[in-house]
Amino acid sequence: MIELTLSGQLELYRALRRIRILDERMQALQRQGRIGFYGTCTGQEAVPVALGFALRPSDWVFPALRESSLMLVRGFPLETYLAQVFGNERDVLKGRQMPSHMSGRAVNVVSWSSCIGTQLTHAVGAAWAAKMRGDAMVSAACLGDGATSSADFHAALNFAQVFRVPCVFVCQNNQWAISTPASRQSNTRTFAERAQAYAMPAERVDGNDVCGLLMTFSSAIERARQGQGPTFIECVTYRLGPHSTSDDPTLYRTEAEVAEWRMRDPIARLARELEASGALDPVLAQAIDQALQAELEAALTCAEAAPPPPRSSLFDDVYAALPAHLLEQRRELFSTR
Ligand SMILES: Cc1ncc(C[n+]2csc(CCOP(=O)(O)OP(=O)(O)O)c2C)c(N)n1
Repeated sequence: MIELTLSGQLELYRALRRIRILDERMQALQRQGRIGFYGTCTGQEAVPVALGFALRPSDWVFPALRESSLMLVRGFPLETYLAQVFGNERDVLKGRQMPSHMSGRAVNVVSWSSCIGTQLTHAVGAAWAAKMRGDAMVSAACLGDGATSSADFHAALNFAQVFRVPCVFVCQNNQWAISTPASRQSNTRTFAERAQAYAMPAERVDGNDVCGLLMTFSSAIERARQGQGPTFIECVTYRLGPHSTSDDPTLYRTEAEVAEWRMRDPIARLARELEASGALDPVLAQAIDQALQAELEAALTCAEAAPPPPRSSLFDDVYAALPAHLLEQRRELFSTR
């Protein structure tokens, strides 16, 4: 785990700014028609950053839409990350996933589905396997408040607690599931209570406090690693941007509500703390942003210039041995007629 020294906190600040700058640019690229779809995590960056730093590289992550950037925290190359958004030949997923649905074997971040909640049972299954094998791995199951209403949520939590699997559930309560407010999602006072119904230790914490999250995640991960079973952590935060580039949040929430949460921006908050302790000033903040912008420009130039995956890759990976009808289709695709 990263030390919460001033230099450690500066590293967290840099990781948060990296995601904010990336998301702003991706949102703009979508509006320019240069990419098809994107889901920003603006206002929620503290969770993927803290979780990325709290886990060991050998731990496994089962993300949802707001945690993709955790891959970058784990060292996944930015250019390869962007390759997924463009679906180009450098995309490790070979252009087969929707943009913004990244994953990477190299950083133990598992492929995920748009269908809400499905990753939770996978995370529990992986944790159960680790327990049976005596492997020290912990799995992180990421979800939003809306996912707590899925059938998979209940199956996953029940199984995880009964079998005491090494899984940490990280729920980002960002107040909205597209246009459904948290108040219409559950009649419980908190989402953490839903985990308590399965007798699972659960906490509700400030999701905009990156240092606090780091401590909370680290102790839950340690508990899981020591064989003491799962923990559910509700991180209270706010989605400052749209649900995705396909959404217009002005149709269902007020600007006053957004403005109120903007005051609790996790990055501005850490910046204020670092400024108060003399570790950050406007000159350093600008230098950090400039370096991040330059890194992004270089990665973007490569990602946008790369060609699409070769047509032959269409037939890769699904079957160990291609069945006859696909062999025929492949022959047809490459026939010169
Ligand atoms: C099973 C299922 N139902 C509905 C949808 C449509 N849908 C996509 S995202 C979303 C909201 C998810 O909200 P939440 O879990 O709170 O995560 P957030 O997007 O706010 O991070 C919904 C309802 C879906 N993808 N899958």
